[in-house]
Amino acid sequence: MVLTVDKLHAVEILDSRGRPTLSVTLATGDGVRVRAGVPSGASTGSREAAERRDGDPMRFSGQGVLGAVGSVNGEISDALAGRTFASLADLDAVLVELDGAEDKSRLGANAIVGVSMAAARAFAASTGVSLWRTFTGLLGSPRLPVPHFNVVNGGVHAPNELDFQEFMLAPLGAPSVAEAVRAGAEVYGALRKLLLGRGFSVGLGDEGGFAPEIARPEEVLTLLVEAITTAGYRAGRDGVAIAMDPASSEFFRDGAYHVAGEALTSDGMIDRYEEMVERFPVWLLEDGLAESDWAGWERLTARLGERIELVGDDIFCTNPAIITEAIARKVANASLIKVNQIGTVTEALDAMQVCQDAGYAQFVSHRSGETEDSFIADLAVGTGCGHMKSGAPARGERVAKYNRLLEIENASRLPYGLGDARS
Ligand code: 2PG
Ligand code: MG
Repeated sequence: MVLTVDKLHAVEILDSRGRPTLSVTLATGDGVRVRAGVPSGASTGSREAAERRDGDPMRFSGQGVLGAVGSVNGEISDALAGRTFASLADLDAVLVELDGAEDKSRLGANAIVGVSMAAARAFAASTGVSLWRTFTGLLGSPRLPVPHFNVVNGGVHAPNELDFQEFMLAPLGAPSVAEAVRAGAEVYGALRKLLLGRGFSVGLGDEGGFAPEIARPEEVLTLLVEAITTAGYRAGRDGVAIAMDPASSEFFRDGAYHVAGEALTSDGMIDRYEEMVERFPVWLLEDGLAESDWAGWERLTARLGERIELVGDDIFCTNPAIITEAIARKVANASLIKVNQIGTVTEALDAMQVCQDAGYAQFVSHRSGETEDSFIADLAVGTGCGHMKSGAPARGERVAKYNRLLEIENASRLPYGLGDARS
C-alpha cells in the first residue's frame, strides 16, 4: 500500500454541540478523494493532545478553529503534498515531527488528527478496501463490537443535577449488532415512557441521552433496570448490562468526590461502586476515580478489577506512555481509546497495542462533540476490540457510527461480541 498525497484542504464546520471543528479533505495522486470530521471533548483529561482554538471572542466565543484550518491548508499541506508514503505510520510520523510539541499544540491536535483520519481513509480507498480492513491483523482478529448506548446524561454533558456523566446500555447478550441496536433503541424508548410517566423531563444531553433532574446514581440504575425489563430484555450479562462513566475528575474537588450532596473519600467512592456492582448489573466502570487519584485507582483495581471492567479515560488520554505506567502499577484493566486524545491514528493504535500486550481491554469511543464521521466504527471492527461507545441510539452524529456497524455486519460475516479474551 502506498499513498501519494495530491491535495489537502480543511474547512471550519460545526460539531454536534454547535461549536466549530474541522472537516479535512484529502485527494490522492490516483484520484481518490476522502474526508474526515474532527471530534472534540468536553470532559477532557489534562494530558490530552491540545486542540488549537482561535480565542477570538468576536467569533464563536473564542472557539473558532481558523488557525487549525490554516495549519492544514498551509504548513501541513506544504509538508505532505506531492509526497508518497508507504504506510499511515510513516505519514503520521511526519505530522508528529512537523508539530514538534509534545501535546501537538503548535499546529493543533485537531488539525493533525483530521489529516491522520483522512489519510487512513485514503489508504483504504486507494486499495479499494473498506476502512476497517486496514486495521485488521494489527491486534486481535476483526469482530463487531458491542455498542454501548449512553441513555442518561449528566455531569458536564447536561445541565441537570446528576453528577455522573454517562449511563450506558450494553447488550452483551445480543447475537448480532442488528439485535443489539434494536435492544438499545427499544430500551431507550421504554426509558422515555418511564421518565415521562414519572414527571421527569425527557430533554437530552450532549450525547443524546435523557437528562432528568435525578441526583442519585442509584436512582438512575433502578430506572434503567426497569426500562430494560419493561422492554422485554434480561438485565445482566446474558441480556442488556449497564456501563457507567461518572467522569469523576469533574466532581473531585479538594480531595473529595462530591456526589448528590455528599463528599466522599476515594475509599468511600470505592465502597459505593462495590454496592452498585452488587445491586445492579453494572459490568463496566470508566473513570470511577479522578485522573490525579492514582493511589485510589490502585485500590479500586484491587477491589473490583476481577469483577468488572475498569476503564481509564481522563487518566490515560489514549497515551501509550501513561498506559505503560498504569500497567506497571496495576491501575485499571482497560483503556478508553479516543483518537483525538493522542492526535494521530497510529499513536491510538500503539496505545491499543500496549493494552493488548498486557491483557488490558480497549474501549473505542466517540467524543461529546461529534460529526457525522463514522471512523470509530471501522476502528473498533478492524482492531477487534469488542466494544465501542457512541452515545444514545438517537441523533444523527451518534447513530452514524451504529449505522456503520450495521452496514459492516451486513457486508461481512464477522462475529459479534466482546470476544474470547473476556466473558
Ligand atoms: C468521555 C467522553 C465521551 P468527552 O468522557 O468518555 O463520552 O466525553 O468527549 O466530553 O470527553
Ligand atoms: Mg470518559
